[in-house]
Amino acid sequence: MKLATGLDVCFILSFCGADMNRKFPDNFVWGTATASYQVEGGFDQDGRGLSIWDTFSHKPGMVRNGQTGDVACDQYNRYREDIALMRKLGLKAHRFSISWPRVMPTGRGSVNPAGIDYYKRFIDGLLACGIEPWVTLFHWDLPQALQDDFGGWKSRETSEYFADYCGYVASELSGVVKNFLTMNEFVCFTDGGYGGGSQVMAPGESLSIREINRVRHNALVAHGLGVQAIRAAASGARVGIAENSSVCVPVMETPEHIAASGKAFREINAKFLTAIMEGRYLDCYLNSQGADAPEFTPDEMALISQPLDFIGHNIYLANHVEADLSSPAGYRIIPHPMSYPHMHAPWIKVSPEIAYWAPRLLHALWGVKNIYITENGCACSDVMDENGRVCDTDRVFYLRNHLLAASRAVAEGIPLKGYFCWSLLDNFEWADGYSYRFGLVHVDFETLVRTPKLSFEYLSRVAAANRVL
Ligand code: GBH
Repeated sequence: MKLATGLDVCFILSFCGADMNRKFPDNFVWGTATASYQVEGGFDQDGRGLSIWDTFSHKPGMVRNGQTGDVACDQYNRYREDIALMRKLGLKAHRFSISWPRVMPTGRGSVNPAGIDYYKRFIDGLLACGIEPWVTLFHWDLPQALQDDFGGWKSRETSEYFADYCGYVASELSGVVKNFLTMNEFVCFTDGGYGGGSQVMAPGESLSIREINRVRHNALVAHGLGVQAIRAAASGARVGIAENSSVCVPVMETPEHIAASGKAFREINAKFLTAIMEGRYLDCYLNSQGADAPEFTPDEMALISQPLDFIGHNIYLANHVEADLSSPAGYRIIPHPMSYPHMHAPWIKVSPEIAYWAPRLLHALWGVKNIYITENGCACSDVMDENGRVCDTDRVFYLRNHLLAASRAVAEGIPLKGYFCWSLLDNFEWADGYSYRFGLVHVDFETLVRTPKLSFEYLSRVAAANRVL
């Protein structure tokens, strides 16, 4: 037998790699994701009002190194360059958010025509490159005026103004934008913003449990009103959310642990996702809150749980769950041991199985028919080498393993329809400022020069091949 030459070996290996399980369906949506305050900058340009993140980031001690989103990636002024990058990347979708105070400076009443005009130009630029815009209405940059005048999400007025804002944006973008998402990650802007815990987000308040429950409920009601307003203003558009409920992964795939993770997923996420999916707050949640439980009416619960066209789920880390017959709940979340591997941000514990289990649980528990991973990505150290390259093999590793898990979901017939990578660019990572880089594209925050990383090439090739590489 002849020994294989180098090329023969390549040939043989490429054959062995042709594993159907790594393939995605033809219409699978590949995209990138960003959010307004994290990339736009231009905080005082062309009539934009202030948001709670402008105020918060300027308050000493709130953001690491005193950094702000005043400039961020300056996408407001450099969006053409970023669209050109997306065209080069070749993904056919881009999820981004609208800055509420850019289009409505005080959050209500009069609009800022230059604001909506910016988004129209941005969207036209995307569409001209064959990139479908996916528009998030709220990714945390609440107009400061609504915080000042009504206490932000503490009051129902904010929910109602949110609906007006959604209706305005949807009517302006009707026919052009086919996919809207009301909210990004309820727990971050409610508990994170008003709960005074370790995850401090704007406005940085520290309320009582009772008040936080009202904030949570107001946010859900806002979502429901927003869905109605979008549907009324943009007929034919699809409406969903981008939620980050805690993903529960069975510690091992045996029937009892799988059942426990389903129960855990439903119960742990009773405050938001389960309420949206089922139209009620589970007794376990209400009982755990006692006298502090949120007040609600049946009409509100119906509003909150209107059917959605799709469920978007952001995925970063897992709760590993085991069946535990000794606890009343029947399950236990296993704490991460000290040595559990994580990426450059310590909270990003590597658990690629979430890209399988999040879709599987959404489908199994509630029969969700259109599931999208609306964010997945990681922070890496991303050092530029002497040749000016960022060889982020760790991000490639992270993405590949999540995509393998996603392809397993697809292979098993779970209706996972798309994947959006967080993020296109390194950007303002909220309270962590610019210290964590999540981009497929490196941004030098002194010069604002953009440099695609190795992971950019990787995802580009994956999307083109429509299979995990
Ligand atoms: C998503 O949030 C957001 O949608 C996006 O804007 C963000 O840039 C992206 O993920 C990456 O973070 O330091 O232990 O207190 C994820 C929610 C909220 C998770 C803050 C990390 C801090 C954890 N993030 N949290 S810790």
